[in-house]
Amino acid sequence: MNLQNNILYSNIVSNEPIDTIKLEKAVKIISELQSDMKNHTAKGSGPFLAAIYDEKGALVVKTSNSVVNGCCSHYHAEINAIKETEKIYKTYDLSKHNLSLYITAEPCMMCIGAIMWSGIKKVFYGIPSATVEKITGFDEGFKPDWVEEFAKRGITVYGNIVPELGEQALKEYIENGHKVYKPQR
Ligand code: AZG
Ligand code: ZN
Repeated sequence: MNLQNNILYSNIVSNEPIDTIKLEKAVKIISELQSDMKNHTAKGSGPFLAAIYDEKGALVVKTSNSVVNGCCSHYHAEINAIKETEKIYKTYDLSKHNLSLYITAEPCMMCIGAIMWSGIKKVFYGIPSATVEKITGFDEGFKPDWVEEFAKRGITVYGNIVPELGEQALKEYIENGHKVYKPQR
């Protein structure tokens, strides 16, 4: 590992020994998703994107959060991605397809359940929930030890990937006056 990689990967969260090839691909995909964010939020989407790739590295779906424009509290980017993928493969169990899910932010408590039940095998996320909550005021829920729980179920996780790009994208969302959707409490 060279010096640049050491800096890039020093804060990575993972439940397996770090595989730099997987991580380099994830850096590229998540960076692209973060820079595509503006195109989606300008059309009314929430500030989260997800993409699912197959085991050969081909894109299966790319989705954004559609809670506000779809009038549904569970239309998170990950839920939309899993739903479209299951439709494409015509199955509720994606495990045999060995798929990878890339997300601009750490999954919330609802999406952790959805990922677990879908059979997705690998999860890569950008900005961590604590930073999402600090910048935006969204409530990502409570999810004790989810990364270790995923490891027990054979799901690999890599997180905190290029978090500065996620911070920038979410700050822009807030600065542009977009909605922080949540129930009244
Ligand atoms: C969210 N977090 C993620 N990861 N994805 C979404 O679609 C979200 N909506 N609110 N928090
Ligand atoms: Zn979610």
